[in-house]
Amino acid sequence: MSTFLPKPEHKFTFGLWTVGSTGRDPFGSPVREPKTPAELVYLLGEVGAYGVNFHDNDLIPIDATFAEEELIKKDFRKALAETGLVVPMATTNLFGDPIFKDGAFTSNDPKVRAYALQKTMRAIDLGVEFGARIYVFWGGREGTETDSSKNAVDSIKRTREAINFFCEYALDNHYNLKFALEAKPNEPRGDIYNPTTGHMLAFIETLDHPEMVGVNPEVAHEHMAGINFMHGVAQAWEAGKLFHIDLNDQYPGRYDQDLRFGSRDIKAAFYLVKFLEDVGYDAPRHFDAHAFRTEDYEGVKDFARGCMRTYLMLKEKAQQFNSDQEIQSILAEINAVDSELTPYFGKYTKEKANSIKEIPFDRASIANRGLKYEKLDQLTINLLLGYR
Ligand code: GLT
Ligand code: MN
Ligand code: MN
Repeated sequence: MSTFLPKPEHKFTFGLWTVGSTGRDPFGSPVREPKTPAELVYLLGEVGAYGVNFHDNDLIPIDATFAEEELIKKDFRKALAETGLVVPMATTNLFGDPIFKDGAFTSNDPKVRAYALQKTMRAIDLGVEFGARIYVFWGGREGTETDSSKNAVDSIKRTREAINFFCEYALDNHYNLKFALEAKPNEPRGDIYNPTTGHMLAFIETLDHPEMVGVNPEVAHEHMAGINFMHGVAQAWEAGKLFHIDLNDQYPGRYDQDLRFGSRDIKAAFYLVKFLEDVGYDAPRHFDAHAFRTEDYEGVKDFARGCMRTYLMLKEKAQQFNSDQEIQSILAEINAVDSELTPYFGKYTKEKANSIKEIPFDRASIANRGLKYEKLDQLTINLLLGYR
């Protein structure tokens, strides 16, 4: 039996904004004293995380002086060295400051769009300085409350222009950096452009350097829209675009909850972990979630440990699923190969098309076959609940 202890090879990471959340919400003030970035690194070191991510302003407050900035960086660097944590990913806060109230890259105001370019280039420099290889774009304010305000096509074009600009910026500076676009359907805006991972995947193909850009899907963001998260992740993976992942949980139809990974929909979390492990996903596993507002920092550690432990427990369950003889024999039966039909599949030829047209199918007998999915699903439940 595994001890489920996190190890560096699991690549478990947390954003400074996750364990650093002070519990402020739209209805209430903070419930925890803020911690410095260095203190948060020590906290993450204590719970066994591999890495830490940041927005420019999680590390350096937006109004910091040069001297303040240097001091924060020094303490942060020391904490990284002492804990062994790395910084695999960085991002820009393009949503918190009032200047971004109508978006950053999609703002109607050229001054705001230019400031967003400036802020992002500086944030990219900062991320690269700390070793980040993945740079995330989450356009929290890139949307509308009223569609009389912005042209949706212009907004897509403006976003494209900005991402193209940053790809060239990274190339020009010889940065070893890839970009990952993170979709969300709404909140904080009424509606956000490119609302799902699928939209992002289509958008990426229209860029000047699609090879530099992938996605950062987040469980909660797709669950908010009622979408099967694993299916979107699989599509991204199959397209070679799963550069990063944000793990958390969320009840559909509610406000943005950012729950501890696997705490709401264990079955969905299981299929996700099984997918990531089966295909050999090797990028960071980032927990983009928050501890309940009821917690002190001991509770925050419980939350962080819980995210990682649940992932590892589900990973063990996935191995159990893969080696369960009854489950595997049902799967083998479902996926049985019919060698007589094999020649008909694959690439089109005229002969193939003509011969497929001639096959006599006994629709009723094919349709009569039971597929044993009830049994399979219950075996999965038995396994997840520990009765197998
Ligand atoms: C914010 C958001 C997350 C994004 C972060 C990156 S910030 O917390 O809810 O989903 O990944 O900008
Ligand atoms: Mn996220
Ligand atoms: Mn989120």
